[in-house]
Amino acid sequence: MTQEKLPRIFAADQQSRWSSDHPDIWSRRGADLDAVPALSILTTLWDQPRWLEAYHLYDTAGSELFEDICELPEYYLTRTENSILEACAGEIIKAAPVECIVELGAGYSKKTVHLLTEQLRQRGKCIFAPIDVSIAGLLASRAAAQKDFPQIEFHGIQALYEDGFAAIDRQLPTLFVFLGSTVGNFNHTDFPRFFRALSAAMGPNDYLLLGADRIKPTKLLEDAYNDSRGITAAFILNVFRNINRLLGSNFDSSKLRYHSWFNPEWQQIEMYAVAAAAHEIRFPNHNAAFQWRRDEKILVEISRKFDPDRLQEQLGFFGLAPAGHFTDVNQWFSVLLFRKQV
Ligand code: AVJ
Repeated sequence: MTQEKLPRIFAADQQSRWSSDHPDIWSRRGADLDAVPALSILTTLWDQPRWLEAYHLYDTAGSELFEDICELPEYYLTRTENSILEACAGEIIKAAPVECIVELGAGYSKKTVHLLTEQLRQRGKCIFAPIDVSIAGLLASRAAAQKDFPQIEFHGIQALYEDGFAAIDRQLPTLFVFLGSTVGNFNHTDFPRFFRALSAAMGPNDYLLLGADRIKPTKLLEDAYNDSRGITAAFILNVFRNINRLLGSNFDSSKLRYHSWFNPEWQQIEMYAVAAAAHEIRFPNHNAAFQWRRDEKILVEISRKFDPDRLQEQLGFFGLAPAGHFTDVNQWFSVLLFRKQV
């Protein structure tokens, strides 16, 4: 383990907390990122209704399936958000005079490239710091950034979002970027916790760029999460192979089916795994088991849909003031810019 001096994107009191095993990638010292999944999976599976936190979906197979989803004709989100950023990156960067772009979630998608390109074009320099729990994602992001943007100062941060953004120097003017409507995965507990922590971590010259999928006719929404090729079903059910691998459990994919719908009251797509036949699920490493009854559902993921005006009002309560609203011709997706209020 090398012991380099922390780059200046980190706040002064962070020196002892981070170490580097790979050049330009910093990991939170002592954070046991592997111990967290088992506890999370067991506790939510024992809830009523049983449910799972969305991040378990993204093992290697799950990440690849998600890439396939982004290409599906029914899944308009990625394409639409990308077109908004392609068209509006210049205006966004102009409105947010920053030195550093911090991306939450594995960076370096096509979408981020538009922002990095504009930041370099308008300001001649750019610090790019993606935060992700996955070291593989950060290594890929580093390789791509160094190849396409040798002028960029890259610092990968391997951490949970909240540990990562809390470590950034509040004096450094920063644009936090949270795209893809990942915010839609947050339930009613996660949502306020996340924005409270993010806003507290933001300094007086900081901005947030948030991608949010919008409420639209139910058929369009439901098709996006129930595609004709069954890729979404495979993505959702893959979580149980990941769990079997992590916990030594015996979820049997031949006894599972996928079900999703748009819940109009909660304004969210709900994605379930349903037991097609009863089976006992055992966790031998944890001396635990439960009966999964036929037709009983496990809520694997939610994808909330937003009214952008209401979202802006809501983030106002967290000290984030609207500073721009970018959308597509159909108004299917919104990219919202906020400024930290002091
Ligand atoms: C990555 C959370 C934005 O909710 O649209 C896509 C995940 N799940 N199809 C979404 C997802 C099934 C996606 N997010």
